[in-house]
Amino acid sequence: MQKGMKLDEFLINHTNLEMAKLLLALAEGCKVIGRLVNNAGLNDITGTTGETNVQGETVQKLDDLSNKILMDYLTASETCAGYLSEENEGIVTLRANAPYTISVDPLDGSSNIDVCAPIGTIFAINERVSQLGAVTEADFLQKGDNTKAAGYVIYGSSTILIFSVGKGVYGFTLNTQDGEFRLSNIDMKTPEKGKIYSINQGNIGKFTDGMKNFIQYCVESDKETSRPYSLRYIGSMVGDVHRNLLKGGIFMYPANKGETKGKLRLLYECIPMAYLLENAGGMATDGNQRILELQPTEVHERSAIFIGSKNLVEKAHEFLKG
Ligand code: AHM
Ligand code: MG
Repeated sequence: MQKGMKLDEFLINHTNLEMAKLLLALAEGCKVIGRLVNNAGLNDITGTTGETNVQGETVQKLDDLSNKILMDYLTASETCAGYLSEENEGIVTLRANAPYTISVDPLDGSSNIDVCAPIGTIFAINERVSQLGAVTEADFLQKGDNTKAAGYVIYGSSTILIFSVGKGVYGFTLNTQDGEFRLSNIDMKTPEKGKIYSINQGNIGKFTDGMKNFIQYCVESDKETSRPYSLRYIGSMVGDVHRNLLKGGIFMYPANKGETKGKLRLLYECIPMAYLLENAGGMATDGNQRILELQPTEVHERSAIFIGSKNLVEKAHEFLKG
C-alpha cells in the first residue's frame, strides 16, 4: 500500500462495491462542505439561520447547508437506504431498496465555524435490518458493535478523511492540487499511553466527585507517570479526538452530577468515534461500559464518553468507580 493512493483505488481493494460507492459519495459531499467552510466568511454563510434544531440548539447556516449537501450526495450513491442526522428530527429514506444506513453529524463543533477553528463531519454506517422499502428506526438503533464503517472528515489546516471499514484506521488528505483524497495515514494506531486530557473543565462544579478526583490526578506532579498532563480542549470533538488519536490522550464529556447522560449524541458522535479509536487500539466507554456495547433506544439519545489511550481511560474508570 503506497502513500498517495487515491481513495477509490483503496476502497476497491478493501471493501465491497456498494460500500465503496457510499463512502465515495460521502467523500465527494465532504469536499463540497470543506470548500464552503474554507470560504465561509466570503459568502454570507457564517452565523445562524435563526432556527433551532430538534435538540433545541441554534442552527448555523453551515449546519443546514452541510446536511442538505450530504443528503443529495448520499441519495446519488444509490447504496444508502436511510439517513439520520443531528439536523433532522426523524429518519429519512433516501433509496428504498439500498443496503446501508448512515448516521451523521454533518458539521460538528459548529460553534467554531465563525472563528476558523477545526470542525468536522462524523458518520457511522450500518447494514439495514429491515427488508426492502422505507427504512425503520430499528435500522439505526443498532449497537456500535454492528457498525460496518465509521469515521470523520476534519476541516482544519488540512481536510482529512479518517475512517475504518473494520480492518485498521486509514487517513486520506485532500490534495488541493488535484482535488483527490489521497492516502496519508496507514493503519493508524493511537499511543497506548497518553499525556493529554481534554474536557470542558469550566463545568467542574457540575462534575461528580469521581470526575473531580480524576482531574486532580491529571494535574498532580509525578515523574513516573509524566504528570501533570497537558490540558488541551478546542470544543470541537473532531479536533480534540483527532489530536488525541495522533498524540495519545483522553477526551471526556461526562454526565453531570445526578444525570446519567452526557451532551454528545450516541449514534452519530460517540459510536463512530468509539469504533475508530477501538480499531486504532484505544478504548471508548461511557464511564462504565464500552460505548460499542450500549443498546441505543432513541435516535437522538445522548451518552457520556471517555475515549482515547488505554492507560488514561482505565485510570479514569478507577476514579469514577470511587
Ligand atoms: P454540536 O454537535 O452542536 O456542534 O456540539 C458538539 C460539540 C462537540 O464537538 C464538542 O466536543 C462539544 O460540543 C463541546 O461542548 P462544550 O461547549 O459544552 O464543551
Ligand atoms: Mg455535533
